[in-house]
Amino acid sequence: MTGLLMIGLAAASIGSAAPPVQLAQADVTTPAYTAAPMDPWYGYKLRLAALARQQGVSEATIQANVFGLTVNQRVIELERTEPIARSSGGVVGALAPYLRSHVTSSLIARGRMNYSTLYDGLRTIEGRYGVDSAVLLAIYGHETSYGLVTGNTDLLQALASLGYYGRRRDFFESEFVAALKLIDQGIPRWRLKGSWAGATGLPQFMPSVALRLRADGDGDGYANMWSDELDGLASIANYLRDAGWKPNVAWGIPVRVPSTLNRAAIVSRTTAPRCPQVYRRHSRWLTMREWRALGVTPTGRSLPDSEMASLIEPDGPDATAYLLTTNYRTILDYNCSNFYAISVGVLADAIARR
Ligand SMILES: [Ca+2]
Repeated sequence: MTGLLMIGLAAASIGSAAPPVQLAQADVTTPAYTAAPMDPWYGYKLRLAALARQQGVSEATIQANVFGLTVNQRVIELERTEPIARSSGGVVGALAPYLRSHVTSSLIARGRMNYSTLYDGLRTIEGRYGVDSAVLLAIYGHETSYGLVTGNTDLLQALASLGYYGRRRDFFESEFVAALKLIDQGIPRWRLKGSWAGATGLPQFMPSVALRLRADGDGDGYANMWSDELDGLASIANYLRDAGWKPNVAWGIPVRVPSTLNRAAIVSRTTAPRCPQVYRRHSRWLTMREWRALGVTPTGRSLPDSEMASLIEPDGPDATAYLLTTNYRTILDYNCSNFYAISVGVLADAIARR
């Protein structure tokens, strides 16, 4: 529990005997404290305002956007019941039915339509960032159904509520301050809507990511990742490049694995610092040449002989397996789930008719 909040609660419990003056002096621009017990939610907003001030958010933005916030009970309930599985890879079902429900004929058809209508812009973005356009579209399709579902939750209200009641206070508080910084940069408050957990715009970036990586894809001088499709796609490209995307390398390829493959010999001996349960399902790295020597063969396009890849067998032996490149890991950086990243890759290949 935070210092300010504790002061607020202490004041509430012992009434006018509490020494409130220090708090008011610490936040000179906040309204004067009265002897009435402080509402803990109001005390928390004082804390958020102080954090924002420390990080250089303008007083006008703070005054206009912080103190009127109410609690969003729904996001708190959602956060409390959120399955941990999505981020940790804890639930391991079968990939095949997941792909059937996530790489639908509608997503493929609309992806192809976008691919042709946005072709020139996508070429420019691919030239600038070096990231495969079809992968950009596939992420766009997965995140928001190509802009149809970007979320209607007010970000500041959601982030403040999650900071107050949620399990990851530091994370949500820093995202709250980042959202205020976006307002300082001229993004109107009404644009800052998104998912209950704070992801916003066409790429569904958290506010801190939007601050750092949103990009101008159509060259009009504005990085409007909320309503301009090429800006949204350039922002996704900027994210993947920042995460280490290597130009002209596939995300991965489907392969056939011989039943004789000695799985024990290819187990990875490293532990990933981030979402280790997801990375635990990958074998150790071998070159494409080494995989071929072990009898692992592409069912479609291949990788260059010297390209490093790790093997995943999502549905065990005798089902489709994939060799995954370092580019696959940039998609995991976007959303750390093997099923998510494979379905992005499979959708991208379907859009590009590979
Ligand atoms: Ca633009």
